[in-house]
Amino acid sequence: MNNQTTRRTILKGSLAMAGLGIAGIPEWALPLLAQGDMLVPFTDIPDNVRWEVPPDRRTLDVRTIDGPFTPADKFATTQHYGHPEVDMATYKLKIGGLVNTPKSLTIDDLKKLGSTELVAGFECSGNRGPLQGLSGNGKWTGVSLKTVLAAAGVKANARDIVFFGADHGEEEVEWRTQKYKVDYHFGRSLPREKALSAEPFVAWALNGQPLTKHQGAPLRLIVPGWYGVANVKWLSEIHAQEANYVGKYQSRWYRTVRTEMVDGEMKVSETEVTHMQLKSFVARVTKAGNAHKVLAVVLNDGTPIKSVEIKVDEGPWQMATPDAATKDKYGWKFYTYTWNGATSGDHTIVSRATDATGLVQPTEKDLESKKSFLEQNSQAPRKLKIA
Ligand SMILES: Nc1nc2c(c(=O)[nH]1)N[C@H]1C(S)=C(S)[C@@H](COP(=O)(O)O)O[C@H]1N2
Ligand SMILES: [Mo]
Repeated sequence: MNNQTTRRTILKGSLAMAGLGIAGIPEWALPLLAQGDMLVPFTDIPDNVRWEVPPDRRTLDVRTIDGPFTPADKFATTQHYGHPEVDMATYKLKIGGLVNTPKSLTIDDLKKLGSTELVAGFECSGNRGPLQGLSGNGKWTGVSLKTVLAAAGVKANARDIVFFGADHGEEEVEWRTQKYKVDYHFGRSLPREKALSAEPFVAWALNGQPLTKHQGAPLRLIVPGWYGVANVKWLSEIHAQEANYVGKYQSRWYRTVRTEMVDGEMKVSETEVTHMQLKSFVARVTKAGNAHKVLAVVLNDGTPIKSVEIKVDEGPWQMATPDAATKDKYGWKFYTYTWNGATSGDHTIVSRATDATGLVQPTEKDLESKKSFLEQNSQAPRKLKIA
């Protein structure tokens, strides 16, 4: 994006935001009335940031958010082995292992099982400040995973349900002193109870359009409230088994290491990356007349949000207002705050979310015992300059 386009896109975004309160009018239908709303520049964006890394990666510029649903061509995207070749004409989803009737289902077969919509946002577990751009929110069309699994009938002794993508690559698998080169498929699993619960979803469309290659065409898993890694793209096989699946991207890459002093002794804990930790971030600040408007975005595991507060420099925490257009349990939620009396110069602005259980988004210091970098949900101060 050159500066001109960036600014135009952003202005369009901030104008659309201004219209969210008008009853009955979808915000994307509002005309570009906005003269005057101006984006306040963040001064903490690294010079070398690459929003697009062709052919297959993209980071969302959160300043450009212009509605509750992230358009497919702006949706952040990433994966481990690039995009696989999937032949849409012969594509089938295989369901096997500990099932009563192994299945091989086309997209049309899946559509016959039902078709519903689900609003779910997610972020990559590696997402963090200052950009926070590995995040997005979608309206997905598909069928619940439990309906798909019921078509095959999961046997009583199946404890773990494994999901494989069509993507694969060469890996060196290490065991003690030995190393093997193997063709490795991307795989993730869900415990039986989670897989058969109401939420997990098998999606073939995003925002009303068939999934693109970036989003895993023709089919992906969506586990609402969980980090991105659970949402297996190019879903090609479901395997029910008794043993826990311990593949690379299940048990080795996506885990979090914490240390804790217990009675003067250092203890370590390692946990799998599963549901999203409570997070909010400041997406942008705009100048509207004499006031400044702050947009904050919240994402978590679906636990209701109690409040989002904003703090400017060393000032007090101030309540932000929830946006009526973003109320879905698993979707991201917008909060706005009007910042009056902003003085010219450099400022720091930060948001913090509190959920209905009283859990408060941690500070960076609170997360000191977290040694690995995934699940970075701390309050994330942004630096900006007012003209
Ligand atoms: N098949 C497959 N699915 C995958 C991955 C992958 O490498 N292969 N990466 C996961 C990770 S780490 C993330 S963050 C999300 C990204 O989904 P998106 O590209 O739609 O944003 O896909 C997940 N699903
Ligand atoms: Mo990820």
